[in-house]
Amino acid sequence: MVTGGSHTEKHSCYSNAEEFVLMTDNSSSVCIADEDSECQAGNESCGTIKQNKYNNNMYLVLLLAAAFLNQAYAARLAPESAPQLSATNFKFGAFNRQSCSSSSNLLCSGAVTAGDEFLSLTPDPSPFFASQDSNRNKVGRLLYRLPVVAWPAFVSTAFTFRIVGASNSPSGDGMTFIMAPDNSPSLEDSNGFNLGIVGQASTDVASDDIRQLAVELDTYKNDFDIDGNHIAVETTSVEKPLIAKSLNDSGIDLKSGKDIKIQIDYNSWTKWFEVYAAYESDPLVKILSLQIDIAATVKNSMYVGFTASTGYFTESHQLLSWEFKSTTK
Ligand SMILES: [Ca+2]
Repeated sequence: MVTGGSHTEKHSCYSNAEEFVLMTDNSSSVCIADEDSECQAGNESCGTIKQNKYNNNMYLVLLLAAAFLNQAYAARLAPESAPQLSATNFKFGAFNRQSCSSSSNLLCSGAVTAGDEFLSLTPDPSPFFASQDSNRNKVGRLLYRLPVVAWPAFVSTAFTFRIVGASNSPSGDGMTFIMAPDNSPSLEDSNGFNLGIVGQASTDVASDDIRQLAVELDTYKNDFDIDGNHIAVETTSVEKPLIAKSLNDSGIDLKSGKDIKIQIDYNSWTKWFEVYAAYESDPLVKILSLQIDIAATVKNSMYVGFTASTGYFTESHQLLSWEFKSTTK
């Protein structure tokens, strides 16, 4: 090949990987690699370049080895960060009687049972008030088996549920979508108004160590609640939500027995956190939005799922479908 006043000659500078071309003109010769224009020899020998390439390769190998060892060491020091998580995307269009089996991607604990087409987070109430004892003060927690990236991420989850109250009596207490720091069951004393997210003893203590976030669907008005039909966002206390919004203006009745869909979206960069709701056949309506510093609230790796509870009054909490997506940049 002739280019201007120069010409190239192919030489087998090296016997292995790269093929080099010796480019010669009247003033200088340049030894270049096909894919490496910075490999210039000038008057240097190709052997020097080869050595430089060899040194660079060795440096790269050492860097990779150091990175691997560092990662392995970090994993030993901090086992909770060992799983290398990436974007997560799963969908349960429906559930069945195998949904809580050991081969399932779901962890069912407490009162959760798998039925045909849905999961019951708490037992269905008895039609006879006098027979409610076995359904009172129940707590159920259902989690996706693997942790997900909570931040930095765009997270969007949508689920459909149905709550049926006991006939001829008040009913409660409600359910939550929860981001939990571990895959433990709900505490036994988190029944009733605590909705399976905190134990009674945790309510009044400094609970900054409880790194969790919950969106509650509250069906029973306690003294501290705005009403018995609201959505709230909480971390460590059901009594002091970050925000609470009644559903009465939306026309949605949580315990209507109808299928209701909820969508929760957040963006950990902009910190906007939004909750939408509607009856299954209606278009979603935004119920609330607020800014939450997710990175300051929960760990970057979290378990996600649902909790529900009953107190003296009972009701069913049936999960019909669930999809979740965590997208990292
Ligand atoms: Ca309540």
